[in-house]
Amino acid sequence: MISAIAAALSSCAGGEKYFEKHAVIPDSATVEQIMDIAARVVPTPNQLAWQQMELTAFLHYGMNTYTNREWGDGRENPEWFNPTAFDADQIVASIKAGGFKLIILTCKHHDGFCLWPSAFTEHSVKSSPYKGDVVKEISDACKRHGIKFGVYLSPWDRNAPCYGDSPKYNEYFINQLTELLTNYGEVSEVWFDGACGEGPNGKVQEYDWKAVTETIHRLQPDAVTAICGDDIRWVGNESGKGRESEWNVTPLAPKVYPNSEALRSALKIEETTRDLGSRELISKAKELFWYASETDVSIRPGWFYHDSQNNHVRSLKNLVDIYFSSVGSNSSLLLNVPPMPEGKLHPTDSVRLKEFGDYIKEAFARDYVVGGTTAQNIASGASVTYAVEPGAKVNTVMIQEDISKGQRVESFTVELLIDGQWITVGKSTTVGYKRLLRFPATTAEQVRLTVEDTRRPAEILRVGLFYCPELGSDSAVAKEYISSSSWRCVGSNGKALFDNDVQSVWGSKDMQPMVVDMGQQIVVAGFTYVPSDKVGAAGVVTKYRISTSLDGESWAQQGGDREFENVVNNPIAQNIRFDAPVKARYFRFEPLESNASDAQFYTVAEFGALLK
Ligand code: FUL
Repeated sequence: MISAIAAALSSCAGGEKYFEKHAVIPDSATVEQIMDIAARVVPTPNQLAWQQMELTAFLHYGMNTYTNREWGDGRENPEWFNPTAFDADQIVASIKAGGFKLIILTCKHHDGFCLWPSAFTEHSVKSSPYKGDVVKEISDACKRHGIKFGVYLSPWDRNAPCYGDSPKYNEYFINQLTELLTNYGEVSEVWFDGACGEGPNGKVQEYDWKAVTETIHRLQPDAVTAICGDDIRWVGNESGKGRESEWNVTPLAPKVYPNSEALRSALKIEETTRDLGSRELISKAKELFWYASETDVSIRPGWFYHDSQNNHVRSLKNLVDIYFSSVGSNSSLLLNVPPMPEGKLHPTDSVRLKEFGDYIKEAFARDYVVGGTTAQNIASGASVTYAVEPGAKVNTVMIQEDISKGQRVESFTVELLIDGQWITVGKSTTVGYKRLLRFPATTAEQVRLTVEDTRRPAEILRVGLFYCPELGSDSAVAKEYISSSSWRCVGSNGKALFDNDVQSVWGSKDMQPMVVDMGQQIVVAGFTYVPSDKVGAAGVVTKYRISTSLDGESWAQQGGDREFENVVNNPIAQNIRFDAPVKARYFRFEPLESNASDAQFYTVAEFGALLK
């Protein structure tokens, strides 16, 4: 088998052999041979063009915008969808001003409501007072403003009666996909989120990903497919945090591959796993994929617009930090900006987009390295040195690998020659498409990049130095709930629930209700459940009941059985308001379901009361 690899490697022009998107590791390959193959896995032209865009935007808009929810249940009345002043140009122009190159619209979210007049369901804009076609409005505006367009089509559909009847729903899904990929011009990204529930017939839907992929390749050959697609992988959280070591080449098989489950479980890896590409992991791999990550995050706490979050729009500093941990960490940023019910972006969001776009444009307009854009080939242990423009104040270094030849650098150091002395200002692992590292502002005579370890000689495209203005400290977002260290959790030590520290988490041993005694009667408008902020942590409550009491004996349930929507992937504070304020001294929180594998325990980081 080794000679088979050797033959394959030498059979190519110029002695170079690349594996586009996917490589199978021969059983007998040594670790060094596996690393060599890993360094030769390269993106498809579509994947490369997508990664070079760097900034894409999400528009979460739909029925939830009108019901004030994050996940609808599919029973919404289409009459509720009623934009009174829909303005696609305002939306698209604001996003363009942020520097974004592509916009992905939630054409159908989990509630099944279609933003286009689909011929296959009545649950769409055509049954709403609006009557228009939001997909057409947005895609046309994208063309007018010179920005690419993409579609989010939720595989999980809580409205379609055939959901869970696999062949029937697959046909329905492909019909809808075909409409979207045929009637709206060029579609550059197709986004299928991973959520999957049970259909009305009690069966779990088995998707026909092969047919889905074929449909996309046939109708939009230049499109990339994300999440439940095989071109782009979810970074693993919805809070804008990229990895310190981000590899485009990974043994994580896209879920749509037939043997994906077996490959993933053999290595115990999934999208949320911290290490998806180290030497240690790859040396155990059987197959490798070019599967770069996309960091999806919302400009507000929720994905959909909620009036109550108007004071919680991310600050410029926070967005810039996210830029550094996504684009600056070999990922791509997918920033969500949700339109308001009237059908345009809130002024705070559009002003923030402009500030962000201007900041990035200005900060990276001036590169102070002399000759840093000349490509360099650097072996392990070797360095390249460049002059820096005299007197220039710099605080950010940019390094880029030529990923059309693979991703190779495993560790590197950046030093500046300051007053005749070499000072280390950056040290890390992966580079990939783009790596940005910040350091305290200084002037320097020279900059030196040393590649300590690389899987093959590193193909460095660029070394740049920039000055990114300081943005001060990020003002903490005020929490909306109250709690007190004098509150008690009846029957258990619940200190962690009221200590204002989301890192300390209270855990139950079973699914018994938790009773909170606030010590005195107060009028409460609702309550807040704060889950552990670690994505993937077990014990997050997804379904529950909540009751209040004046005396701890007779209880009034507030609403029916309830659901925390999208809490597992986006574990932010869940503020739940009652229909009307109630007087209470006690809360009883009854978990009905958690994401623990056997759903037999649950956790709470903080618990509080809402006063308004
Ligand atoms: C998740 C969904 O469940 C959320 O509602 C949101 O659309 C996010 C981007 O993807 O899977």
